[in-house]
Amino acid sequence: MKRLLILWAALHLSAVLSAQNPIIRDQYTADPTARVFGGKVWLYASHDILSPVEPEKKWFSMADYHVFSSENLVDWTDHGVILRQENVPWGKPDGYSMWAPDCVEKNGKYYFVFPDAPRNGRGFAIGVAVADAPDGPFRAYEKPIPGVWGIDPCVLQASDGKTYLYWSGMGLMGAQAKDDLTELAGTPVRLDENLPQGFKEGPFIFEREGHFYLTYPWVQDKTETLAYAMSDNPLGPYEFKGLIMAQSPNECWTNHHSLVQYQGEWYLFYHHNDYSPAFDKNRSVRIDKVLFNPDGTILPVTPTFRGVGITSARDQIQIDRYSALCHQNAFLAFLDDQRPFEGWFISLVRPGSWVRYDRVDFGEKAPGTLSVRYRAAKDCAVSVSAGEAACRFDLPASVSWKTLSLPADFPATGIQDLKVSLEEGETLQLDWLSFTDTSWESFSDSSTALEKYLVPASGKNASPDADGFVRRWLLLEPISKPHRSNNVFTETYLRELFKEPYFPGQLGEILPKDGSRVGNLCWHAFDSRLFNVKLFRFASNLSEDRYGKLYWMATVVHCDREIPDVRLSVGSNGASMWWVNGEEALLMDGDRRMVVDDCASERLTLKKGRNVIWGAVINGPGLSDFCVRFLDGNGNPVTHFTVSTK
Ligand code: FUB
Repeated sequence: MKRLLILWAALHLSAVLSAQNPIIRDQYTADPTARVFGGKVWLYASHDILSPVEPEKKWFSMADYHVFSSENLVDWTDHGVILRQENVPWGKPDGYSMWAPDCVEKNGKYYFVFPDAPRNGRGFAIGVAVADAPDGPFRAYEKPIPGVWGIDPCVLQASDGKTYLYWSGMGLMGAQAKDDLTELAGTPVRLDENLPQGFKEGPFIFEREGHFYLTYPWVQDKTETLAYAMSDNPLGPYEFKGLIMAQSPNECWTNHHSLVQYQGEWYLFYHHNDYSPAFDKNRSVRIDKVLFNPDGTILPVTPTFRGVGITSARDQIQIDRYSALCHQNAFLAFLDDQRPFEGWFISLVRPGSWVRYDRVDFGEKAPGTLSVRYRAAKDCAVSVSAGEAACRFDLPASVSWKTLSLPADFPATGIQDLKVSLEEGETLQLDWLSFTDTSWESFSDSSTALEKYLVPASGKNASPDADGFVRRWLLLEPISKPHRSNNVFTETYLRELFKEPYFPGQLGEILPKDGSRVGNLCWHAFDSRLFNVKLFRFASNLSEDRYGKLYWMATVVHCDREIPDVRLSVGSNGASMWWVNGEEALLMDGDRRMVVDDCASERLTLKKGRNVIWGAVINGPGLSDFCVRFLDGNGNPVTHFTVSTK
């Protein structure tokens, strides 16, 4: 995992990128404790999974902890696993009970505090693991903290210089503890006795401007709200003040949270079962802003999908993570119910339906083009507005997802709230919007207009062209590899380069979905208008930075019978490598021009059914393209198959 992270960082990608809620989008995360160490926010969370030992038992299951960090609350890096259940000397190695954790720093040591099921005995004990850095490696103490039985530890390093430990045991417990948390330094006291009934778990205590805040999940009606009480003393008595967040309308039974001050603002980290609506024990971490009244009381926080941070207008604006939605005639749905981490889309059902997405940064220069990924059974028209800027766009019907670039006479600059309203048509489904600087005149009049070369793949399987060239491809937006010369593309270099992991499922049988993302890059399914796929045009359409790129591509060749004795025949500008059904078929090194049938593989057999072809092309300066076909034993093109990107 570390290697993958380093590589992704080198590619200017973060392991997880997201500006909206949920913030972690490739695994379930819950019970977030956010701490600031070294100018970054570190997120210690539970890692929900489906129980591998008792899948039918619909209960919490957690085998390890990850930690995540961010400098802007928008881009989150996953530092990988910091502690596993097998590495807790006193814990059950197969207990799957690594519930809500916390972490604090003292004198350069990081103390990670966590509950776990003890090897001997029942229930939960609370243990500590120590490291020299916030992302570990953490080593667990031999024994849990004596006399502390329960879950959801929280540590307060108070302004009185003392360390306090809180947890959920026989009620809401608190005690002074030694700084290294090896043991308690005082007698535990119960803190919930004078609070309204309904405390369950998950206390989080913090200090602000002379007040101590005891915040906790509280069941008032059906599911957990987040409530709080205040005191002048870390161990109370605490006076109940009210709700920070109401219970969720769709019944995720738990909520669990922390509050943290970062760069002058306060944030609430909490969780919800966004990616798992049918099973509320698989949750995901969210963030929203918190405000305080002058008397120190907390203003209730409304949970949002939009979350925190500013989104660049030049990024893909995931409109489904909206700030506000017109609720009568608009709704949210998964792009693929089977793959929730792929995200959602918004449906604007009738004219008048709208969605609003706040805090989009248009920069100093108004954009020239708007790109929209959408689907609509009928022709539609939308209005898009941001501050004073407003524009109407026609979107032609498309039954499959389509990315369309449109001229945008849209004088928006600075940070604005973006609103999209359906003007004509019905059930317009929107995945994302993005603005670019390209002026439409230069975009459409010059030879860079993408539609001249590549159009979104649609309809049933495609056929190869009369000369056998495969024209339907899934292309990943280019990865920056700023080589100034093509001389470096030796066989050794290429093998190492293409061996690196760039995305999940690389060279696998299942292709990424059209529109799915790798960090901030997106996969696109295209049909090429030409026999050669113009990668250079693809890159130019995305940004002005079009040289020094690594491209990944894949397609599926469907055969209704086995086709033996064929060769994969490729021309590529520049160097490339190709795989058929997981096996290497061709490596083309050096500074290459795109020449039809430049290189052909050894003889191979296309199976009956699906044959998965992967390719990677890298180029320094110069144009990039490729053409691929299969030739039979006589050197004639093979054409009796179809092609899809699934
Ligand atoms: O994650 C397991 C448990 O669910 C936590 O310990 C509780 O606070 C609740 O969020």
